[in-house]
Amino acid sequence: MANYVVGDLQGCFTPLKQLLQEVAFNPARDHLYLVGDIVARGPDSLGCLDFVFRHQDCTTITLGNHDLHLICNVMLGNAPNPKDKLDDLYKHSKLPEYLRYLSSQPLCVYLEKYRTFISHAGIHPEWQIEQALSLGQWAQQKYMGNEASQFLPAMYGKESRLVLDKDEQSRFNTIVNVFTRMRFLTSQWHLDFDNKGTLDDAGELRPWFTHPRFQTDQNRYIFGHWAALQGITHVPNVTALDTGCVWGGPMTLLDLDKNEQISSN
Ligand SMILES: [Mn+2]
Repeated sequence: MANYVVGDLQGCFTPLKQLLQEVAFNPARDHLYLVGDIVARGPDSLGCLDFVFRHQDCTTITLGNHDLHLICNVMLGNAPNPKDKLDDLYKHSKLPEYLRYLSSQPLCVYLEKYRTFISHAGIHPEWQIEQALSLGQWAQQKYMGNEASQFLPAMYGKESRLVLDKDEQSRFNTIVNVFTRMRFLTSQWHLDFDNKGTLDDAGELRPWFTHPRFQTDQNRYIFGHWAALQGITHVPNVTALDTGCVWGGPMTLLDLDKNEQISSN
């Protein structure tokens, strides 16, 4: 039994198929972890979502910002943004089933066997793994249940501080922002929502994974979301898997047992 983690799909289905073929992925035996952003911008979001739906017994997704946005947008009856290239998905008869499945997926997971934490954007340096998992589960209860129509439409916003104890919506937004939108943090370790650049573009800001905590942390952290990093963090136990497939780069797959990465053409 092998365990694989693959970076952001964003509607790029062909490279995913290529990678899985290359490692001879066996749905009956292996498990696939996807770091989120299954859909949007790429050519075949429908293909990607249909694939994960059909392979749900051997797949776990840690949801990304595009995944939550899709769930919310459909819930509100909004038309898709043309640049997301989701028209065929929105018209598909199985869309409600796909979204019910997507909503059942977590924001983060921890794999004891590999001492590895996976989420779409990362983990806040002030959150230990146990706390992060419990916050992720709390938010998941909100977006997978009856309260989704209350919490999801109000999730957009740019509160840079971590607000966990004020009210439920602020708590939800903080958790969603950390796990699905975070890149740079301020000198106070507050969230920045505007800079999507490279490590050289940081200025006064710093990537979340440059916090000293990660220098001595015995766990491994795997995330996607930040294509501009091109897979480079300079922190040995922090692995960036979004290598910008949708922007013309490769898609990256990590074999957790061999600790080997392979990239699509
Ligand atoms: Mn993302």
